[in-house]
Amino acid sequence: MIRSPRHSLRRTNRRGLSLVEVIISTMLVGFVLISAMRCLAAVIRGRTGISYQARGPQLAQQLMTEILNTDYKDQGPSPVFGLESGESEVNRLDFDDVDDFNGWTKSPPQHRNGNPVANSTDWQRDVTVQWVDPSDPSTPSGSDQDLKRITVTVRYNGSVVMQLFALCGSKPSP
Ligand SMILES: [Ca+2]
Repeated sequence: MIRSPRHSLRRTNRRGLSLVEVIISTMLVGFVLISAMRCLAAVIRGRTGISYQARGPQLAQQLMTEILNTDYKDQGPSPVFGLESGESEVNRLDFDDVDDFNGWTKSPPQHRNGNPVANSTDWQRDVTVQWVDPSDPSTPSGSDQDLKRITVTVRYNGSVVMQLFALCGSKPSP
């Protein structure tokens, strides 16, 4: 059978993509995919950064608020600096005055009842409480002058990301 040139041309137009076209198309799809993955990675990095920046202050403020809601000094008959006799350091349920928190450190951070704070595996909170000089609260004092400085330090993977300071004074006698 003899085919006309027109018939032959029609068959040529029906062919699929050439090998070169397939390669170029594949490369283009690859470039687009790589660009999309880079954009996605940047978005994920951005979200992680935001949550990381918000997390440190949140953990510090939560613990500082808890500390400042306790008494300046233990109300029991024999108050000491630190935990009084019979107070447990297993969790913070027995902590009823500011200096009970001195030396408290936990990683991951815990709620008052000892349950770990969710999604905080790499975080740590430390507390330091000191008597300070009322005329210069940055200077530690060897004795109680009715003013304590509280420092809450928050670390992420061992690096300090947040320090919160507060002063707590004894309430004047009525
Ligand atoms: Ca106490």
